[in-house]
Amino acid sequence: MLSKFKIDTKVSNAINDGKAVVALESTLISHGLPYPANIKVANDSIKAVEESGSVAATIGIIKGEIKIGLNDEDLEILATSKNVEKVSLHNIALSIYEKKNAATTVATSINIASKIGINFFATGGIGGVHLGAEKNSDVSADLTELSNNKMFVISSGAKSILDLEKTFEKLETLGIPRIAYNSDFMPGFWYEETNFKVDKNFKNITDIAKYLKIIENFHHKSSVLIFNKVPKEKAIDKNLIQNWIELSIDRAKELDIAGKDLTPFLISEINSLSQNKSLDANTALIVNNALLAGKIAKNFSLV
Ligand code: PSU
Ligand code: MN
Repeated sequence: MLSKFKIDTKVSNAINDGKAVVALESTLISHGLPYPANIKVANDSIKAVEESGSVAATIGIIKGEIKIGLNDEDLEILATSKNVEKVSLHNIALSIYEKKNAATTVATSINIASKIGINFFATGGIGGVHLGAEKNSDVSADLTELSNNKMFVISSGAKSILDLEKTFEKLETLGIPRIAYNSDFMPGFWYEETNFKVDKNFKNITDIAKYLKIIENFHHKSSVLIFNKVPKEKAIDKNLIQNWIELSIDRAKELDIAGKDLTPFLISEINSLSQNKSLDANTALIVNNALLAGKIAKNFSLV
């Protein structure tokens, strides 16, 4: 399916030399954040990965070509164009066929990254089981791809607009380890902690790297989720955000918004209801996750 790859030379050299590489996704740029916050986050995430001594590889589709390691011009296109497709596994090949500009989700980004030998990936929050999924079966393909690809994924949990309990359980069913950096619980994306206890709370990066080395050599086909909570100073109170989530879900129902448009709609509604408090939390946690991913990847390459 993935017929054409264009890998940036810095990225391909790093992969060939066994250096630390962290893949980044582009849906959060095109559909998760407004302009110009999105382009700033894209660049700050790259900087954060590089500061830690790893190489960043943002993944996206430009005029039907899958690119790994997007340049400034590519990022600008994905951050500003109105008609960027959001691609998961069901529609990625169509965007190639139609030579479109498209943003890759967690699902497609890890699918692509794992095919070219990248083993670390950072994002904001993964997709999961939506509230009301017992009726419409809206479950993100992120979960399927996390179970099908061995990738070390750094995130702030699943987005709080989801059914976090069902998402957490589903991860276990799929055999995906859920570990955290300095927390006993899965984070709640915009808020620091849910009630769901992780498999292990790792207090330092070296220990995470050692654990991931075991996974690397283990007969284990799924990803590992490494949770990193939103920076304290940007975290939002759980009850406060819960209210905005309910209001935005009601609004989505009124407007009949569903499928792949639902997540971007809810995020943007919550940004306006919170007067951009949620946007600030979102941007901070994404860059913070890129930094942690860079540090773990660097450490892992030295173990
Ligand atoms: N993290 C963010 N903002 C986002 C996303 C992640 O901080 O917008 C994106 C990811 O690309 C993820 C997608 O794969 O949201 C989930 O979309 P859906 O629920 O339609 O599968
Ligand atoms: Mn969906």
